[in-house]
Amino acid sequence: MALADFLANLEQLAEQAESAFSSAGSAEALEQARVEFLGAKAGQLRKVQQGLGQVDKADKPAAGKRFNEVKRLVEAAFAASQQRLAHSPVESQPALDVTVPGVPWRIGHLHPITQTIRRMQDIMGRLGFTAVEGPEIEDDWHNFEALNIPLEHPARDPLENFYLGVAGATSASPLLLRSQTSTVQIRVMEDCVASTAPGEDPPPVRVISLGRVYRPDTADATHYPMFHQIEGLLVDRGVTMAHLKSVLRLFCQSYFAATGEGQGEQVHVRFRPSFFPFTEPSVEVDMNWTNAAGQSSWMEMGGAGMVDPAVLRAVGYDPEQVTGFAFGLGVERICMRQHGITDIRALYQNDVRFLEQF
Ligand code: FA5
Repeated sequence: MALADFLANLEQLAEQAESAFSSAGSAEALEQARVEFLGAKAGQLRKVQQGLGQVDKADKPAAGKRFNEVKRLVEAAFAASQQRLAHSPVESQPALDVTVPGVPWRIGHLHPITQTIRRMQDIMGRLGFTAVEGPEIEDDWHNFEALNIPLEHPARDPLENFYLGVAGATSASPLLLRSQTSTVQIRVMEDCVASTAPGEDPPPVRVISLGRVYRPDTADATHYPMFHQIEGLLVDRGVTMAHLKSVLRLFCQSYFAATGEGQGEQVHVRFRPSFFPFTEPSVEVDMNWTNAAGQSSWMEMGGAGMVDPAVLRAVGYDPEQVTGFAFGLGVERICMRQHGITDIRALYQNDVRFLEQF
């Protein structure tokens, strides 16, 4: 083949390739053009290169040199088109059509238990109770000993608690996931006593604590191994059961009046005699209220009582000077009752179809 014919083919191909690259309007079209002209196996340039073998021997060096130059130019034209498309707004974004209906954002909201907790905190705050927190990993003193739960008490049984096999825990001084928020009572009173000047009386206490507690209970419709409690503690001179009952009744009435689910004034609170090592006397607290459908029944909410003098003494308060009441209520039970949820497990399955109803 004559050199002139070879070069004419080559130049024509280069022109076609450059025009195909520059007119490509999308990454897909550019890729198609690349395969067509620069494809390693069947591309047009490869075919021209194969024609080099037929060029007269004396012209081969000149033909090869020009082929390499043209190939570099075609590759550069391809790279330039790639750059052009990468920065082209048309390629990176679909055309804006302002008449297309928007995609609504899915608005999230608080979990029903969080909503319950916030409402409880708000109501108790208005009754003058400050919210405090305590650790979820507790020691023997705060979970048992200071709460008047002696060594041989069944509440310490490994089958009733999540003991932790972690550094720092020994059988004489175990660590566990707290089984009740009553631990926070001890921490708060200890802090008050620690911050009192010698010879002075520790200050009155009026706190609530809301948080997770853990028990190895088998999960069923009303039990879960992790659940929440609201703990209340009031210590002052002259505190009586009458104060406890009034605070709990006010709390329940306000809670259900605020939800709009029940009629606050129709909520009744009932005390049944019970036993807790850290209160004396102790009671179970039941609540009765009428829901929007007109149904009413008694529901056990938790335990309560007058702080046992032994507990006051253990943390440094003088039970001759002050008395106190305490209560611990199950948050899930109240949330379930409010919304008519019949299985506690539904609260923790994270099924959005369930959760978005609240
Ligand atoms: C207590 O935990 C005491 N600390 C309450 C207390 C505080 C008494 C202060 C006196 C003074 P009890 O074990 O009964 O008590 O639990 C209280 C409430 O927690 C129960 O009434 C129930 O509403 C809730 N509860 C208990 N176990 C579970 C569970 N496995 N799942 C969901 N809720 C539970």
